[in-house]
Amino acid sequence: MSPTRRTTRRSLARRRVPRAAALALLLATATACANDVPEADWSRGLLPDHITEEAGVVQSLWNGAWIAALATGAVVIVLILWASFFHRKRRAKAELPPQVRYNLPIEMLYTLIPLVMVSVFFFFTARDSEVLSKVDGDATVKVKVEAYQWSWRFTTTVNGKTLPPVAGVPVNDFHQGPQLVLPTKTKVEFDLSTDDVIHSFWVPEFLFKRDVIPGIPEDNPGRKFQINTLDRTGVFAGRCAELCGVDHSRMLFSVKLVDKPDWDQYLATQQAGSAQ
Ligand SMILES: [Cu+2]
Repeated sequence: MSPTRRTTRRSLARRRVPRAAALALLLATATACANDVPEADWSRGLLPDHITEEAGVVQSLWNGAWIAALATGAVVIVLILWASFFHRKRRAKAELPPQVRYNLPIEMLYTLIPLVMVSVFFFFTARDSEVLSKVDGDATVKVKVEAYQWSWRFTTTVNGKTLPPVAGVPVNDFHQGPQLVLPTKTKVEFDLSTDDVIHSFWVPEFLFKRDVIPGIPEDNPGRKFQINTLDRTGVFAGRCAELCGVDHSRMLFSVKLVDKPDWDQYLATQQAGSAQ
């Protein structure tokens, strides 16, 4: 290596090391800032711990898809290694190995195996989509979600009685955004609407999000979805998952799951507030 090239390399390295360090620092601080990112666990395939029954369906679909993908990957890697170790070109033999193109059984196998795999994925995805998009219409708690640039308005109706709406403004911390209070172990129906641009209603712990599209009539089932909350109390971050304008990232809200006594107390204060 010539001395000039060595110097260039050294100066390149000298420039790259601080840059890499700066990038590492940026990544570390960026993760530290995001206080609304739920804890992901390897045992759940890096998904957050869910708070709805429906999310359990998503979790099993996710697990199954990963198991199938990893098993397929393992078989492919073993076949590649087997071929490269046991079917190497031998120096003594110059002629071509037996050629298998236009071999009908093998070609059929190449076509059928992927078809079967895609069909299996399709079957489970279609089956679970059906469950996730099912709306019974008999939920005691119904939430009208109105998305706008750049926050949310939640209007909750409990047994036919409508509570005062909760509306928000763009914020940097989800705790400051509008809060949707819901009871645990209850069926909740959502109706999503917007008047401006497309938003997307997303609570990571629901393991579900749905686009909120302007101009969809009220009777369209695509506007609605339902959840059955689990017995897990807490405050969970929600956000818009569709780039909708300058303050899209500040379109934060929270969902607070409360148990029966707290829910009754919440209803009492809300109803007293609306009666005034
Ligand atoms: Cu949005």
